[in-house]
Amino acid sequence: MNMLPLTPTGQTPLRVMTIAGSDSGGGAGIQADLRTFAMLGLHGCVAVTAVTVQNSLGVKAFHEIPLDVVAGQISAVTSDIGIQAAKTGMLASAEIIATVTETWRAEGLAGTVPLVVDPVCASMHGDPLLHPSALNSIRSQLFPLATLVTPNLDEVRLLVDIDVVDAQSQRDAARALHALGPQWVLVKGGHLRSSTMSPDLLYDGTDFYEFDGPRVDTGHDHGAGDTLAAATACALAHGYSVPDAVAFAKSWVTECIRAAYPLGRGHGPVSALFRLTQ
Ligand code: PXL
Repeated sequence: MNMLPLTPTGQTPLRVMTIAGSDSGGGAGIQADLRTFAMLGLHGCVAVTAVTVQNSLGVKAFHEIPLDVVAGQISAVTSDIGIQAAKTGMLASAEIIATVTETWRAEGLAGTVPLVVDPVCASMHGDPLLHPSALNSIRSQLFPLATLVTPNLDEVRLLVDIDVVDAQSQRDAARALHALGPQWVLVKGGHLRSSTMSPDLLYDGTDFYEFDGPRVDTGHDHGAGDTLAAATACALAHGYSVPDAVAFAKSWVTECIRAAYPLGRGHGPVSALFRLTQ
């Protein structure tokens, strides 16, 4: 696969921020994002929103980070280190979403720094990672700030009440999501279980772009959505167009899924570590 350009040793790489939750099992969330940032040669910065208590069998509990600490992390990083792109993952509550969006605007990042919004609602085991009362904040506050939103099919159902079962309903979902205000929508088809391909649909309000990667059959795909959004943010930091960034990220996550490994007694993570053996 084509890789992103690397920065010469000793020079400051591009910076990308993840605003997301910690996964104690190391498979998803901030830990997955930082692995992808590092393996693609970017400097990763972090605003932790919540700390989950989890292993390969599921999420046992989570603790939300105080609002001033969430805002403080974003301000401290962006006012000094500077970022060229960011992504959001688990945001846990309406209050945290309001804090993130207010800080994003207050720091002058809205409309200048590309923002990938992965609207994380639940873990792959179905454990909730977002209070149901916060869905409206995702729609009305977060989406309008997004360069790109990357919901999976469960999140599409929760956000716009559309069951994506085929190409037609995937287009309907993309239109409904775009009406909420993001510049671009990627409706991921990875969970369209009937299909042998993983058809993702990208939409900017005018044109549809299809990305038809192979569906890799694995029981170990924890962190796949996070990794796709993280790699997209890296490519956007490099100045890629959204369709080119999504195409790159899709090939990256496909390799990470091929490299997934078993961990614990449950679901193992996708792995960006394959890059070290190349
Ligand atoms: O993969 C979604 C996700 C994001 N962030 C955190 C998670 C998970 C899934 O479990 O734990 C912290």
